Amino acid sequence: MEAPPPPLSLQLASSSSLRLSPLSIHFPNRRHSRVQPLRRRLICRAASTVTLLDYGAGNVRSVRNAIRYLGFDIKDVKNPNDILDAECLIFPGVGAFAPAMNVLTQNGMAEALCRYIEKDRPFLGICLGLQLLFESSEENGPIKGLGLVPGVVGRFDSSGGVRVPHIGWNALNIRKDSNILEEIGDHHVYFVHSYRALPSEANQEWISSTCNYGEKFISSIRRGNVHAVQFHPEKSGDVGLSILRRFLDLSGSSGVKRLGIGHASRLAKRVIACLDVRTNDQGDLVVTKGDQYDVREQTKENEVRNLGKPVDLARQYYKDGADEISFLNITGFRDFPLGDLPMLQVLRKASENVFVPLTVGGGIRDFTDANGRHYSSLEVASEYFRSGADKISIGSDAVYAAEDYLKTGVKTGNSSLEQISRVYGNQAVVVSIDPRRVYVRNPDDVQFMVIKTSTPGPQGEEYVWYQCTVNGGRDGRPIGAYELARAVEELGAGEILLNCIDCDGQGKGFDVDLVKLISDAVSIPVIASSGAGIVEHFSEVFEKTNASAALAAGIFHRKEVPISSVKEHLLKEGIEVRL
Ligand code: 1PR
Repeated sequence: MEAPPPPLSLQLASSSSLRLSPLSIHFPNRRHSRVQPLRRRLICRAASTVTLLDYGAGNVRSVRNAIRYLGFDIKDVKNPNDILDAECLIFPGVGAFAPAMNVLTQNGMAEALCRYIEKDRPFLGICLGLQLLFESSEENGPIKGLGLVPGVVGRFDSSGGVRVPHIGWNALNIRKDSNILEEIGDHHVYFVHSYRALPSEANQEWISSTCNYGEKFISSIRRGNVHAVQFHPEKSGDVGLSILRRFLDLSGSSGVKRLGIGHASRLAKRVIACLDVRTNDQGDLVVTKGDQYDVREQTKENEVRNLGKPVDLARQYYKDGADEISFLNITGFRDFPLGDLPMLQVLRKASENVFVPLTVGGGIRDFTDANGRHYSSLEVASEYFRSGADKISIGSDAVYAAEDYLKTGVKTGNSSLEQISRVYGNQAVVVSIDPRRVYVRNPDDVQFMVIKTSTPGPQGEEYVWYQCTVNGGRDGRPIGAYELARAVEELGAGEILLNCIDCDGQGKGFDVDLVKLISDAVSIPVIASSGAGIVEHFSEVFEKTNASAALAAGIFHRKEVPISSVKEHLLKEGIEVRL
């Protein structure tokens, strides 16, 4: 497997300088140019090599893996001529609009892309690869785009209550024969983005599907052989693979499963399988699972619990219908993850044939190794992204960043959270919170958000606040989960993974009070975690709170409750899920 190209985006000027000087590339006649209408069949039909435009800003490994899985070879674009010579080009745009446009413009690829597309050559843009085709984007902008499709890419409006980023599995409204979407029917596809283009008179002939998320936005476009999708086919399971297969090879020869009947109508609640990973006493990387964060057996040997191999379990959960898989390197706070090569290896292996989003957390922070070499948290995250992560999750370091921010009121831009979300977009950054309950008799006793609890404390206390911890729950900090959640949203988190040490591994249900408190406090998606024991716990948390997803570990590892049973139950309860 070839090494991915170096992350060019990391060498770029900060997006704030781009904001002051919008790009001013000139493409003659571009505004009024028309891509030639469909005159020939897709040329990809005969292609066995796919050209991939990867400018190094994120996880293109999943797209590579999906293309290879479908039996195609990959040629990387190294210069503009590679674009012009391509038989079939896929452009999986990742990261933010301005740095992407900057890279394309600086090395002549923007012009080549426009020429390629104007000749109606087979093209598939993914996510940012769709947005860049538009005239401009408001992301850190306005920033000029390639100008092939009329319209401005803007941010979702969260004032009406929708959570931004739009993360998860949503339904498409297919508008015209889009060819590559033919098999989708009513199936969900996976989106993760904060910016979108809206349908208008001027761009309507391009639109092949729309999607609803607070408003109707463009989810795919097609003209002739030129396709682009806002969602991620490479992360949309069998449905996504069928889209890629249809783009690459209309004869449909590869072994992608035939899709059953779908039922998608709106954004689905996600069911996430979580793998807490660490090295056991024999030095093997294992999936473990604690009771209130204690992962050792209660025996004389006191061994780390071993519930299986990370890659095998990830593959199994993908097959079982998990909407996402999280890997948490639970000793990342003391072991440097770039030294922990097995974990990166796990990610690389898992992403080869797991085509749903992968989140990885543990140890994302600045680090200086024994030889004095300094690694920034951005470098650590970049390595995770290059190895197959779609999102990274920050625990302890986000607590320190939030404490500093609340103390000074100043966003320094230097925290891991801010740096990573600036380069990769906030939709790629999850903050994992490890709170524990602190009961109080009187709500005025503490300076943090206190709520009346439905599970009174050991002395009958009726009030509780949720104290954040670091280092795997070992050390309590002077900040509450409520205060932390609001601060990290401001600092650039795109999602919150909300654990609860008291409920972890207990199988008695999620801490609904906590999930409600946090999911009402922020406008980014919240993942409820810790305590799932039976299927009813999932419907309870979705019915009583605004959680966007529910995560479980123990019941899946011990095979007590299959993922399919959770989904069937939710469906029966009228809660939208992806099947
Ligand atoms: O602080 O950035 O290095 O990140 C460390 C990460 O590792 C954090 O996301 C933290 O939550 C996680 N972590 C650290 N120690 C433990 C531990 O268990 N000893 N795991 C740990 C957290 C909680 C969930 C768990 C759910 C569901 N595990 O991930 O999977 O509670 O469990 P259940 O369904 O069985 O109840 P940093």
